[in-house]
Amino acid sequence: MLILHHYWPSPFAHKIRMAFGLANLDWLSVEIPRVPPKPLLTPLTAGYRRTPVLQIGADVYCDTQNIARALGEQGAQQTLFPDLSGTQALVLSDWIDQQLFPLAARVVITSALDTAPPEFVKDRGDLYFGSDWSVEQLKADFGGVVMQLNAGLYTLNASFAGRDVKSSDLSYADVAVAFLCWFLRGRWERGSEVLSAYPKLCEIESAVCALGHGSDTALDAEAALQIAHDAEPESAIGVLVPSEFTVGQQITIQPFIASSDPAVQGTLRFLDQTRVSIDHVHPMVGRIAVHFPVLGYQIRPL
Ligand SMILES: N[C@@H](CCC(=O)N[C@@H](CS)C(=O)NCC(=O)O)C(=O)O
Repeated sequence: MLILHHYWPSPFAHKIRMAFGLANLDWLSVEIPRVPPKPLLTPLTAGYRRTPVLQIGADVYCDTQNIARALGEQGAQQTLFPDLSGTQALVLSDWIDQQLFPLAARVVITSALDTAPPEFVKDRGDLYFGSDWSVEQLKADFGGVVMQLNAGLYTLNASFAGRDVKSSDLSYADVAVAFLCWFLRGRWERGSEVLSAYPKLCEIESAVCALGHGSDTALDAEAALQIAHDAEPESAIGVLVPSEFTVGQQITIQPFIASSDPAVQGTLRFLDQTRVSIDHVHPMVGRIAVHFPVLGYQIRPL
């Protein structure tokens, strides 16, 4: 059973919820806090604190790129990535995550500086903007950041020129477009007005949103931990690429960006071109496997 650890306002979690909708999947929903501490999540992730996280028994998938691949492996390949579009969809999704989402997050957070709880602003500032960010700099940069965001939305919209958006043709690439629009529209007072200049993006957003988010049933965090505890990891073991690393070695894995994300630590279980996995033991979950993408994450020997 698919268990998503998330909170409803999370845009990255919404990307995966919409992927559930596209693939028409049933899933269990565990709500996690929006800011640390996350004591009922981090035993499952070896300390990774971002949202969302997908749990399948004692296998735990971090990062949406990795989660999307895992959903494909679980049987949703044809619905998420029709017509062999898998890699292209993941490339587009990564471009949106790396280029556009950080601009959108800046715009949303800067606009919310006077209303959002200070501890939320501090947490997200350290997470998204590196250690030397300041409120003054965010405000000073705002106009230029909105201009960059518009440039990105313009380019994305132009990339769909001539496409007839039909609900039967949607893929994970469209889900990646829709999550960005959903975030901007829902969290920035000018979001709808700005998006109205990009009609293809709006068409894609409404077609994806109309699919819903699959069928969710609420699950207690404690029950999810127990499910991990009662299961054994089922994912593959091995190092499938030429590498300095070997199975059984102690490693750390950390997002390769300026942020306050902690490094996670564990025993190397699996490594190929796209995924790195560690074995992790915690009294609340027993032995589990935690999976990360290789791209965007730095693996270091311990
Ligand atoms: N690269 C990650 C980014 C995830 C991310 O930044 N998620 C946001 C929420 S939308 C987050 O983790 N915020 C901090 C938190 O939830 O503690 C992914 O694709 O999953």
